[in-house]
Amino acid sequence: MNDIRITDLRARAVNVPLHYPIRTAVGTVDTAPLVLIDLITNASVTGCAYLFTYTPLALKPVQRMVEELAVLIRGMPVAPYEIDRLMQSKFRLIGHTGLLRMATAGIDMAAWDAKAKLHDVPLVTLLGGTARPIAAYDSHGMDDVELAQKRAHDAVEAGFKAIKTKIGYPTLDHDVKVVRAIREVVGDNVQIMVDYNQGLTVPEAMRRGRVIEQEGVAWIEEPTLQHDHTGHAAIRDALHAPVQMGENWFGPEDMTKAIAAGACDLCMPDIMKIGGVTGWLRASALAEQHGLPMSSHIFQEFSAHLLAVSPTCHWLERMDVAAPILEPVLSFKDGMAHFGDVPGAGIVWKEDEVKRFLV
Ligand code: SMN
Ligand code: MG
Repeated sequence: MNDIRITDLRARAVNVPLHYPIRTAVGTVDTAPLVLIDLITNASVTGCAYLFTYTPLALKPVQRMVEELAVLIRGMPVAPYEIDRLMQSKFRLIGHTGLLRMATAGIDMAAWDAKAKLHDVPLVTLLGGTARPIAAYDSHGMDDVELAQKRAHDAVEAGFKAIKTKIGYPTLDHDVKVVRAIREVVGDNVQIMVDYNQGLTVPEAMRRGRVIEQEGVAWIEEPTLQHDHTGHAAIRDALHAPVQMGENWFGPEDMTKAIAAGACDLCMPDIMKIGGVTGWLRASALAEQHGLPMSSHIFQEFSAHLLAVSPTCHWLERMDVAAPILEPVLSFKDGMAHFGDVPGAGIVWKEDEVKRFLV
């Protein structure tokens, strides 16, 4: 095992269709721009991971950034902590954040995937855990009443016990109307989470939160600008419903600042922005020490393995953005995500579909 080395890194850009556009209070994601990473070794094992770039405008820059980083890791052992140490030191001057952090996180995920495959075990096993069912919620968009009710109905039919809807409509009455419409479909035994996607000012978030929490929502996500930690803390103090955030934290360093400000009751790091598997593990230790229930944000394949070893494991977000180009790896039954015992994180490209959507 000691003479196994990384020999190359491949990054492909695809823009794949979404079953439903992801409408939010601050814009719509119409397609899933993904960078597919293959970390190639001299042991006929390839580590695979993907990045989600939110907008096609960032797709080629992130792909190029990953490609540029290849020169740093060629010849290295498949040692994610060594790669992390190198990247952290290399980019202290420019700042290890933004698209650069996304690129290094993708390499981190692919390296952990390769390492698990080299040991011929699922990622969760390599991390010292066991594959176990993880509570999952079905994540929907700002779909308005009719589509919200259809998606809620379909989710309940599929066995989900919790769903998330995005709100932040032009009026508070509209927010309430959609949440009540969903409640009418799902009944009182299904949890409803709401996500404002940073769309409100602090006073407006307090005004709307005091009313929307009367609808028994399970959490109120990113009510104001994600970097406004004191704003989130003020909203949290004004409300009874739990405040949720974390998908926009770049690294455990952002999480540390949010916790210090008392910004949230719950956390949901995004495995890409938090810094890959390595970043997630550090974040899960912070969540444990501060008693924060920890949920995931998209990237459901890797997130299932990581949540299984997160001490304050809360919910897995089911939003299957990469479905068109991935062999299915998770199954959902009775509101639980089940993942198999394939080596690594289970990322297997549908190569014919990848070719269809290459950019
Ligand atoms: C979200 C927004 C944009 C793309 C994917 C997901 C959302 C969420 O904030 O929490 O699901
Ligand atoms: Mg969100």
